[in-house]
This record gives sequence, C-alpha cells and structure tokens, in this order.
Amino acid sequence: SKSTLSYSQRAKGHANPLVRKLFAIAEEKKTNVVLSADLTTTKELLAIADSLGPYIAVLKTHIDILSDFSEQTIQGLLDVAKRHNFLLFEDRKFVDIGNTVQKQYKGGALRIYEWADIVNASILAGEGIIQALDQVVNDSGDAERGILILAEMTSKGSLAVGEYTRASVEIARKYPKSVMGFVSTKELSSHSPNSAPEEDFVVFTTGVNISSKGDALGQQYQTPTTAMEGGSDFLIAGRGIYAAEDPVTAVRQYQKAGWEAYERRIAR
Ligand code: 5IU
Repeated sequence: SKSTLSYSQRAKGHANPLVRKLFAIAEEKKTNVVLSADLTTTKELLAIADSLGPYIAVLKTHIDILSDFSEQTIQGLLDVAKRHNFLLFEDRKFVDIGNTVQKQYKGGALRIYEWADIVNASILAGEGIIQALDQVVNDSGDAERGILILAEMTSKGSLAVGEYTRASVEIARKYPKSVMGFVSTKELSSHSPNSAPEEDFVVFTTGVNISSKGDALGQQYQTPTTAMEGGSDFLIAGRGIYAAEDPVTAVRQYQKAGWEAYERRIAR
C-alpha cells in the first residue's frame, strides 16, 4: 500500500506529471484540502478562492451552477490558481458516450479543457468514455491534464458500489497516462489482486465535514480523520468550509485535521 508513504516520496516515483505537481503543492503548502466552492456567482467564487487559496491544494468547481459565467470567470480562476498555487478541478461528472464527451470536454460554452487541470467521469456508459477523455489528454501537448474516475458516491443509496467500483479500478489501470485516481470514500486499489507494484492512484474523498453527519437531500459525511485513516489522499469539503461563519477559521481547521491525520498515517 502507498498509504504510509509521504506525498514527496510518492511524487518521486510517479509517472504522471500532474500527480507530481499535486503532491508537490500539498507538501509545500502542508494541505490536503480541496475546497468544493459551490458558489453561484463569479464574484463570490473568486472571492472565496482568493481568501481560502493559501490553505488549499485544489479548488473544485461546478462551473455550470454560475449564473454569470463568462470569459472573466475563466481568467479569474486561472489568475487566482496561479497566485495561490492550487489546481483547478471541474466536477463535471462526464457520463455520456465517448464521442459526445470529447465535445463537452474540449469545446462547448464552458471550455473546460482550457482551464481545468482535473475533470471527473463515471463509467456507467462503459470504458469508451475514459478512452475518449484519454485521447484528449494525450493530444494535449504541453497542457497537463488528469481524470478522476467516480468509483463511489457519498449520497444515500448510491449504486456505485461493489462490482461497479471494482470495474472503475480495472478501467483506470488501462489509462495510466490520464487517469490519476478516483473519487471514492476510501482507498480502493492496493489490496486488489491485479495491483502492480508501481501503481499509485490518488484518492479524492468527498462528503467530508467536521460538524455534520449529512444533509436533508441524502448527502452522508465522514470526518477528515476517518477519511485519511481510510486511505484518502485529498479531502473535498464544501459547506463545512464556505458556509461556516468564518470560512478562513474553518478551512484552517480542516487543513490541520487533514494534515495531522496524514502525518499520523505516514508515521505508522
Ligand atoms: N460530491 C459529493 N459526493 C460525491 C461526489 C461529489 O458530495 O460522491 I462524486 C460533490 C457535491 C458537492 C461536494 O459539490 O462534492 C460536496 O459538498 P458539501 O461538502 O457541501 O456536501
């Protein structure tokens, strides 16, 4: 298992340049927090990204919830990501056939490929979707782009379990240049019989909240500590941070909890 290695140890041997960059950011800023910035105007999104930027490794967006998306949104995101040294992850959850998904990723009104370092996709439609995104990533020249496969979901009654989750891992193994890892509640790959020694998927965990167990619409939470103990590498938190009375205090609390749990894990 890679889970007792430090981010910098893992960066050294890792074949994927975007993963190396992500691990370097985590190590430099001492944070494994991903802010899920589910704000609905460009102004609010850029303001929270700027004020919390120093404490996060990645900013996760839902670009289609903005009521005023424009060129300024893109430029603003790129500027703030550069200023505070974090990656941009568009939580687009691609799910269509490969041909359609290539158009949604490369083109379209939201121009996701131009600005998002990371996107995610589900394998509901089969392997073709990952093949399609992989082609775009491999054609990308200088741009470093990565895909996360949605191997599980945190909402109550999720059907992304068991065989579906196992199939997510098997497909990920075929696209090592583009697939960085998974969105899942825990580490998935290292105990499976097909795991190669050099394999090192990055685990992003949503549904992280320090003070709540869930919401009224089926969301289910765990804490930063349980997530890191389960083999998560990056903690995705939204309302627990941006909806707190003082988001800066909140993000620092998540950063501390996530980093201390990481340090305990690598000291084992
Ligand atoms: N998200 C989940 N669960 C999942 C996946 C994504 O909550 O399984 I995949 C997204 C939805 C939202 C964020 O953008 O992560 C969680 O926000 P809160 O921390 O506010 O619940």
